[in-house]
Amino acid sequence: MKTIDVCLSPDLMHLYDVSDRTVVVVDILRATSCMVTAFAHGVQSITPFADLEACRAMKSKGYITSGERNGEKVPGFDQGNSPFEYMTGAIRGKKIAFTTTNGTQAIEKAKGAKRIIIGSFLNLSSVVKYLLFGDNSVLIVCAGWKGKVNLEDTLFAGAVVEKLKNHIETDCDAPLAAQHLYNVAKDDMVKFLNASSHVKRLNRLNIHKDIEYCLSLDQYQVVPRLENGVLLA
Ligand code: 3SL
Repeated sequence: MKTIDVCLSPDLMHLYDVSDRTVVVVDILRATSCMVTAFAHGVQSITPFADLEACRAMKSKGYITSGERNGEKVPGFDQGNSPFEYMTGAIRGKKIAFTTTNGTQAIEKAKGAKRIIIGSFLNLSSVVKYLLFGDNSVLIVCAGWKGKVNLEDTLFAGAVVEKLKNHIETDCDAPLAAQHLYNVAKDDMVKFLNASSHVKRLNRLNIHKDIEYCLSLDQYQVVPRLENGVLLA
């Protein structure tokens, strides 16, 4: 039987052998929510970068440079990290080079997995369907914040575990902990996350609408996947 595990921080990735697993990278606030939104609005590809200057250099190759450091748009970049920036006609058919504080770092650490896909609440049901019908065991990698665990990515992991509980066996206690947390929070995740560290951080940037949007379920059906270092729809 396939199994599912949850890596609560990218800094714990060394504990997992992902060579035969599908890895779901999740950074609910806000990197993977932006990526899913961008594909749903017609972007051609997203190339994720851990390194900011490598990302910036893609501008000269015709890419839209996107992303943030510590939540704020990188000076000189075309776009920041609000999902609302990825809904405009300006990105349709375009290639994006993307770097973020945690999300693209988690993608980098997941490389070597049999398959890497991008998860968010916005495409939750499609991700669940993908994992259900796929052949591989699963590892959900939570991007967290600079190596620390966060609530919102853990809630997403718990939602996936809850929805797959009758089909995929859990490997360890992290998926069970995530599942319990999700079941406590699911009726009002915005309220549940009010006291969380990243929501407090983002509230300082006055982007409450981003938070509400990133916690909304099943807006899109796209499941971005990494192919040769490039995310495609
Ligand atoms: O760390 C990340 O990848 C970001 O999504 C963080 S923020 O929401 O833009 O602050």
